[in-house]
Amino acid sequence: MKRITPNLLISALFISTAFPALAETSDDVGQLAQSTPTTRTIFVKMDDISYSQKTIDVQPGETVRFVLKNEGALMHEFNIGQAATQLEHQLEMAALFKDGTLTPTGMAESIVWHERYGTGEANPPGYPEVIKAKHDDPNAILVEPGTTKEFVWTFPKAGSLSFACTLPGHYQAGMVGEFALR
Ligand SMILES: [Cu+2]
Repeated sequence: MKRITPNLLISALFISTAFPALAETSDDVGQLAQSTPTTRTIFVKMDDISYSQKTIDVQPGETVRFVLKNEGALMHEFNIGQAATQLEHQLEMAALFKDGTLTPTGMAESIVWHERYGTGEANPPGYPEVIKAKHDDPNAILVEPGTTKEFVWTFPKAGSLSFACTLPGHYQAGMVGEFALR
């Protein structure tokens, strides 16, 4: 008989409540934007485990279209933000890996069993819920191996911003770079 464990319940609650709070669209980091014919495109290649650039020059207030190509065998992230927030985001990513909704190569599903209340020793004893990773932060995108994704971002007028991959171990391996706003 499969029963839901407290650990699974905690991680399910964590996923459903933790991520919306992380949305970053303030003046500090900039915001998601629409591409226009004049939008400048910057190509960034991702590999295991690095970006093709260590520094990316952007003008204050500029809107940039990023084309992100993952040539590695692992999934990578392009996360625009302040260093402190990106460090926090690493904890959330680690939790998604722990519950199995993110794997080193992509998104997955995990099944959580819920108790069925008020039915005594009914068979089946519970009902399954399929849980998918929720990674919908406006300031970040996941790029699966062998794929290319686009991301259009309007930068703030000033500030200190980084681009980083917050998948477990990647940031520590040096998968982080600086935006030079000038
Ligand atoms: Cu990475």
